[in-house]
Amino acid sequence: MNIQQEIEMLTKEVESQALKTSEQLESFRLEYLSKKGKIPALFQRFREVDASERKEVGRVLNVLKNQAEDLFKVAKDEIETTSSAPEATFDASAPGIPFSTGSRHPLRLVANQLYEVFSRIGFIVAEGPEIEDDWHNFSALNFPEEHPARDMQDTFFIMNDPSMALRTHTSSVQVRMMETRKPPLRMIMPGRVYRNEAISARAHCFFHQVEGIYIDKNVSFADLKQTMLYFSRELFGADTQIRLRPSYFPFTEPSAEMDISCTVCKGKGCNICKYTGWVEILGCGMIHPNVLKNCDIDPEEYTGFAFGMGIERIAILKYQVKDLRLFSQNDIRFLKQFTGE
Ligand code: 2U9
Repeated sequence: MNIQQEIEMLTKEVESQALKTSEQLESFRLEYLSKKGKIPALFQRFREVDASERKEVGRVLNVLKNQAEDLFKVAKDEIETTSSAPEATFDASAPGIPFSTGSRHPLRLVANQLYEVFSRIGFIVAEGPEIEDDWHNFSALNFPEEHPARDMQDTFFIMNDPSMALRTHTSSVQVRMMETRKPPLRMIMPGRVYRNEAISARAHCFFHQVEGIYIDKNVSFADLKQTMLYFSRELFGADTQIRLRPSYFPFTEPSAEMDISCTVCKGKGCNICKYTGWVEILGCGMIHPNVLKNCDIDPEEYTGFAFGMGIERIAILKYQVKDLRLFSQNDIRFLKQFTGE
């Protein structure tokens, strides 16, 4: 077989190679490209080719050599990338990698319990905006112009529109509901509220509240007391006692602060209740007639009670959490302790 026929035959051979595995690749290299391979052997024979044929034979021989080298390189790249890809090493029979699913946040657990307890006695849940105007956060709620809560020391105002602020309580949502609906109204408003306070174990610049209102004909202070007793016993246990102490809020008159008998010592005295037997949990009162008027509800026809509590405070009492900051640090070791998951 002359050299040209041999080049032609090898070209066909090279073109028909299937190089799928590293073993096939290596035997291809040995057979065609290595020092003792078929293509270098042809270059040896090329030295003896007649001068008249050298040009053409040299050209086809170089084409063959390049073709074989290209084929080898492309196949090598392909084999290397697919063997390092994850599916090439995926072992379907290996045990799965465990991952953590998280757990329900303690504040959410308490809020859900509050929804449940109040929905059983006909309260619905309403929500509203966290950025509020002065009317809904202060004026409609009977806050006088000079009230300290309107001060920048106490409230976060929006820099490019100082008539707006981050709501300081969820009462603003209740004002919105009272403006758009007619009594009877029985609703609770949960949500995040903001106050300009230095952060410590006992204070934060935001916290969560649940407030509630009940407005109808003939709603009395006795209804307020009974509702608070029912809610306290559902949440803290059937033996819970409550007591009301006179207080002051611009939006209620009369107003009261409410204590429950200490859930830890059952009223005997411990360091949780500072040896008084009582722990404060919320504020409440009869909705001020000015607030009803501001929302177009006739105070001669309707009366109502209102209450408000911090969800963190309830959670601290229920779960005996020592530091308020733990609720917003997202430490899974803390968060996992409340659901038993
Ligand atoms: C309307 C009218 C009256 C809601 C009320 C309180 C008393 C109260 C505090 C408890 C701890 C806020 O989270 S806290 O700092 N709240 O003491 N809140 S009565 O009264 C309203 C609400 C809406 C229209």
